[in-house]
Amino acid sequence: MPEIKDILLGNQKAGARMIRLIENNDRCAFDLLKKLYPHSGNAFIIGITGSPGVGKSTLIDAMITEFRKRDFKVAVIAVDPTSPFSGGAILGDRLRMQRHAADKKVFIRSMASRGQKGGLSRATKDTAIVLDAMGYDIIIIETVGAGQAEFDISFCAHSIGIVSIPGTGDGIQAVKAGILEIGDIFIVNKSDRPDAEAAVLELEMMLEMRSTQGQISNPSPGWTPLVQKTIAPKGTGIKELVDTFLSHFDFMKKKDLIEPKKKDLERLYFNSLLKDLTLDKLMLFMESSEEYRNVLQKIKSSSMDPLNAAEIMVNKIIRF
Ligand SMILES: Nc1nc2c(ncn2[C@@H]2O[C@H](COP(=O)(O)OP(=O)(O)OP(=O)(O)O)[C@@H](O)[C@H]2O)c(=O)[nH]1
Ligand SMILES: [Mg+2]
Repeated sequence: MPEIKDILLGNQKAGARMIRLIENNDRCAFDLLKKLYPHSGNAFIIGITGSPGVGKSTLIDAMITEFRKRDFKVAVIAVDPTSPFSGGAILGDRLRMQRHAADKKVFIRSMASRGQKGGLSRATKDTAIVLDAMGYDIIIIETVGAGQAEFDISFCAHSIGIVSIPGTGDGIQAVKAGILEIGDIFIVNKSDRPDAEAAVLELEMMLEMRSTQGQISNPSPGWTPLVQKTIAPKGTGIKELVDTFLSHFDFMKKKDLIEPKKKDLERLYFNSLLKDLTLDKLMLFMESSEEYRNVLQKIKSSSMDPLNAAEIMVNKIIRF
């Protein structure tokens, strides 16, 4: 069991142990999190999202380098909803960011979906709280796609970067998928490829519509979203990208947007906790009831099917 004081001192072994408890749905995790929570709330949390293979991990690797140059402590959570592996090792991401492994002020974790109670959003949020309490200034969350049922990045991040690449018509796709509505910063990576300029213009045009027509909501009112070209493996455009994220954070602070944003994220977190805790308690209560044993017996003897059994059980216990 990790010691709270070690986590608060930023000890990476203690942090990793704590995150493993979260991943394994260990009962101790909740109590430890309660102790860590008052020490969180200082980190700037950045979400990086986009289609598979657009270069998110390479981009984050370059961003880590840039943030380290400025002496920020950086943590990364790579969320992979499709991965069947749990326990926090996704080789590709690890290798891509491997060169930071020796840096004690960098911490990289992967999260897979299997076994997480309350889904990936909850486990990622819990992990972000741990990293925040460990004293990381910047937490970057990498996720494939956005707004999907499995994982919604806007549940965790203060600032969201949407990554696309030239020549794929991603811009149009983004509008369709509602991605334009959640992005604060738009990144056209792989701009060593042809048509990078066209991709930038297309995005800028759509963002212009977002700001003038007001049909598409803007996550940070008053903020003009920027489109940044990057070539991640070469580090091109990364300095500017990091500047943009930091100025978005400054903007939110100056316009008093950061506190309402944090409160909103807290409300979402509270709702998801409420759901998980209610379900836990209710299940415990049901499983210990006479009725539950009766119904199970009926299923066993084939005198009742599971569908009817579940319905009868719930209707008996919850009456409103
Ligand atoms: N030409 C070019 N290739 C790039 C660029 N950025 C990344 N790549 C390459 O694109 C491939 C995918 O990069 P990743 O960083 O793994 O992409 P990702 O979005 O994290 O991928 P998933 O996590 O699988 O969704 C790798 O082979 C990178 O070397 C770029 O700016 N230009
Ligand atoms: Mg990746």
